[in-house]
Amino acid sequence: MIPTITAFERSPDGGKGLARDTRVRWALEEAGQPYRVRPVSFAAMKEPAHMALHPFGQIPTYEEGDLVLFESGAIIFHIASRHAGLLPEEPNARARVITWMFAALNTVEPPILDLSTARIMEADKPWAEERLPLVADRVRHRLSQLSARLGDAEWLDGAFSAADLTMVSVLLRTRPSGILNEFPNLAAYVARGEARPAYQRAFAAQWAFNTGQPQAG
Ligand code: GTB
Repeated sequence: MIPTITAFERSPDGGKGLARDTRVRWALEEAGQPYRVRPVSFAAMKEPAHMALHPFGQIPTYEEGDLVLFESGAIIFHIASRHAGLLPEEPNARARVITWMFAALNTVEPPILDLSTARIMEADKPWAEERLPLVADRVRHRLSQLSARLGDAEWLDGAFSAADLTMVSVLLRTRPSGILNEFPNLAAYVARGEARPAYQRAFAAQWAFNTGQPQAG
């Protein structure tokens, strides 16, 4: 059965791939699973039909027959559980990959989201100038810990897995701030993720979806 995911009708990032449908597209591409995308406007996200799929009125959602999922991490985990290649078979390795997925979403992503909020939504607040460096330093602190753990390794735990797909997706959001490049091993890690053919296909698909144009070059 071909699953259907939802995505912004027009992503506010204009196709930079930072909205969370991109990570789900990436997982589906890694899995070799064809999928359909249903565009949702900001208004439609808050209407009953979409709220029935997503209790918080957001994207992405995932529909596959009777199954309806929301939360990008849960969707990636579902895809990884049903297709080879994103989750190791060996139970301890599998548990470590799941741990890294939680770490990406619960420990690394929150300060990054705070920084995006501070830079974009709160930029006009009188206290923004004072707060921004504090929030940026929290991101630096977290990335310095991640950088130390990754060291020279190619991926977080052995072969590329759903852990890396999730972590790279989370780290991509630090690029506009310039902070990612302060950590050369993390910048190289993200570049390795982006170089994967499945990521390239996912990015190109969301680009075409958001711009109506094929990707240049
Ligand atoms: N925890 C949920 C998950 O992981 O799925 C969070 C889902 C979420 O935040 N969805 C956002 C959304 O639907 C889109 S991805 N927002 C609309 C709303 O809440 O009304 C967040 C996002 C939005 C825009 C950019 N951008 O333009 O760069 C990047 C990321």
